[in-house]
Amino acid sequence: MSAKPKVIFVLGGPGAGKGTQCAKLVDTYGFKHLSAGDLLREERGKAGSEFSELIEYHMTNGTIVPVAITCKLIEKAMQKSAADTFLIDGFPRNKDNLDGWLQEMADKTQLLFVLFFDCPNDTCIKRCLKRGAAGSGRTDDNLESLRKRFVTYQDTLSIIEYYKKQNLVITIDSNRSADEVFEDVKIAVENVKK
Ligand code: UP5
Ligand code: MG
Repeated sequence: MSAKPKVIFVLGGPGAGKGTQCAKLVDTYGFKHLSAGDLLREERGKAGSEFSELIEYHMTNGTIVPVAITCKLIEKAMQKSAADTFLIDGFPRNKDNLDGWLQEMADKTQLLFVLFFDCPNDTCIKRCLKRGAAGSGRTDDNLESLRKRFVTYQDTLSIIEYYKKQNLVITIDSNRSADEVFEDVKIAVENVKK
């Protein structure tokens, strides 16, 4: 029987730098990056998807898509990849997500640790607004959606607490340049690999 796929959850506020740091981790360690948000945006864009409208509604309102949809997309993406370690970015974000993962995926995977990018809200907001102004095309890179995203983000803090109690959380200050942040990320990953 082959070993279970390994998982690293990557959490942090909207714009904390999850995607940016995951890209660097992919380049350095060859992990497979699965952004739950990207998977949902891809599903939303598929012609004929029965979930397009629901996903669009939740994204614009900064609320969370029901876990059955997100978890299935993650599972399918994992099955399509030959990688042995997956960065799951932006998931689980709330209790519904966590319950769904524990029920469907926890036994099929090995959770290595949780990377938590800690960043003040005002920095996160500036980054997302800058990205929106530069033409990201994201329907949630505007102040109204961002305010809602930060309200919803409060629920993610309780998920981080849940994993902290299991000593699985590595907290990284991401209010610095992306390269400085990554120096600490590398140290964290190397320590776990020892
Ligand atoms: N940037 C990054 N790092 C920087 C640094 N150190 N210094 C200066 N600039 C930096 O970065 C954001 C921007 O900041 C970029 O322009 C970057 O260049 C710059 P990024 O790396 O993209 O940050 P990230 O944390 O990934 O921000 P993102 O906006 O993707 O975070 P969200 O968590 O809000 O977005 P996500 O795509 O995960 O989710 C979007 C929505 O999808 C949610 O609100 C929700 O409605 C839905 N969703 C679900 O329902 N369920 C899920 O499981 C996941 C998402
Ligand atoms: Mg992202």
